[in-house]
Amino acid sequence: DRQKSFILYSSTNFPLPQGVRLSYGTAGFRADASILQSTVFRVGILAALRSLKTQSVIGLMITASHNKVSDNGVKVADPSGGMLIQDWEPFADAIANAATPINLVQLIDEFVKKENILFDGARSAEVLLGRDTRPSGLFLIEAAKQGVNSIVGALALDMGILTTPQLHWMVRARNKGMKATEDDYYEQLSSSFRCLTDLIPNGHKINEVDDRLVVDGANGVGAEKIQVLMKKLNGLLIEVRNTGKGGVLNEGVGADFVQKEKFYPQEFGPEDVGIRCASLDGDADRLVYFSVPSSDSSTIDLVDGDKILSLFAVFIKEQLAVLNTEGEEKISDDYQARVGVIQTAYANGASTYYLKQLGLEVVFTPTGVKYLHEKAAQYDIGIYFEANGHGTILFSESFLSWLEERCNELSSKNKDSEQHKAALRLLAVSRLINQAVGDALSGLLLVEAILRHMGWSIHKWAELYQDLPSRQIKVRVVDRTAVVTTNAETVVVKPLGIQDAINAQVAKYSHGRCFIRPSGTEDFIRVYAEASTQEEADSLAGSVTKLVD
Ligand code: NG1
Ligand code: ZN
Repeated sequence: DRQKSFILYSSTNFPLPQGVRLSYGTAGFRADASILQSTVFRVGILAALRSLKTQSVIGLMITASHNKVSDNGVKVADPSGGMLIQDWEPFADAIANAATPINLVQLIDEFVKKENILFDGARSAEVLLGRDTRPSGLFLIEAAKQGVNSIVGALALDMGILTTPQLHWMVRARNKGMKATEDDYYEQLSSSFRCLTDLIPNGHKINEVDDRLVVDGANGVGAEKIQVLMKKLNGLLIEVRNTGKGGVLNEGVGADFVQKEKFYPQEFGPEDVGIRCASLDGDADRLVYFSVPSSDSSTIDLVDGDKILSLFAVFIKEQLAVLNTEGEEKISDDYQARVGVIQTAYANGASTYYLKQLGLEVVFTPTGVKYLHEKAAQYDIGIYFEANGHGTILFSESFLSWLEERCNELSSKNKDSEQHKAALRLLAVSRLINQAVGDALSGLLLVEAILRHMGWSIHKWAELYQDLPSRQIKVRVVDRTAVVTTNAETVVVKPLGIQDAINAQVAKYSHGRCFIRPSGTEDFIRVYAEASTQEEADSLAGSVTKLVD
């Protein structure tokens, strides 16, 4: 019929390049930008179908995040603003690799029947498109539009250059019937940030020197957006370097570089001793902090995702404790918020130990935001972070409505009570921190607000606990899928015998911990090791690498 011939016709403009085989991995499709047009076109179709199916707005983002500028990628945001539902990933794989337009149409036809997706003309679909600053984004966004437009009744809205979390935020906001423009995003972040800083306890002010914040924009989209945001935050001065003028995206800069190399990015150096520095990644969904310890050091003091998580957890725990303090003030039924902390095996062991010492429930999932996010959503307050700086805090609807009610009660009793302030702070956090996905800009504002609240310098924060020395190695193998793991990727089940051999190595070290897993984004086996000293961590990683090679 008309729909089929329409797809058939438009897909002839986007032939699949010879020999290309892609899979919807940890973060959508990623590859050299030159081979991605057909993939992006097909993901456009998928996004439109997803919109028809859910009768909601869907997002499509063109980015390859922290990867090199010549790469690009595409991923889909579901109605909640989160990642595409995992059930649809096999369909994404199948259509991305369909050899001919006829195969493509067949696959779509089968899927539409299976999912009961109706094209009755009465239903419409809407897809918001965004891209990062990669030059290839320009022609890839065109492919995405044509993909969306090849579905009758589907509308593609090009939102231009955005950070990944901004697009996810907009999708979520649209589906909740909230204001959802880029300006609304800045407005929500800046007003909730101001709310938090207005509630800083007296006397807690970071001194002049400590107040200086320098951000490494990775030569990407975050550099520009953070400057727009800053204009709305009277009072918070941010100096931005690596804004893209002169430098190359993600080259020797950005959160991934800083976290993996433990070295300062370009445009930073010994002259920045003691200053609070932060690094975004290429699409601004990852955030790490660092400082340069002394002018003759070649390394940095890294404050990674685990430590950002710890800072957030300490603050939230403190506010909940104040809120639950009983006195004459007890008005409504107590609601014991279930707080959960979600990490992966890459979390530094010292952070896990620290969080458990605080009395928090810590759980582990496999690597990949989709797993962490899903788990975090099961709590009233779920805080998740990957060590690399991707994470956020999720608040359940039921907790938020309880909190709002409680806040109103407390306000009518005594606006100045500590309990009322704690409730206001928690509400502000829920509006500041991106509920759709990890967001470097909103994460940075929350860090800044909490440091001011606590009166902490970056050094004080870094000293919450001491990271255990660790080492990560990538090993190229013939077939990475030969390695199968279980238990949040901490135990190898295949090939047989490897886990015993790893255990035997680990047993030789104090505080030793080591695991291997196949990467979901690159053709490698990753080895991670931790031990009491850097030499031991290196040697443990080295000996386990030999087992894999
Ligand atoms: P893989 O390649 O599956 O290890 C990497 C990161 C993930 C996540 C994804 C998506 C590490 C060890 N892994 O996944 O945390 O960020 O990329 O970008 O950092
Ligand atoms: Zn990213």
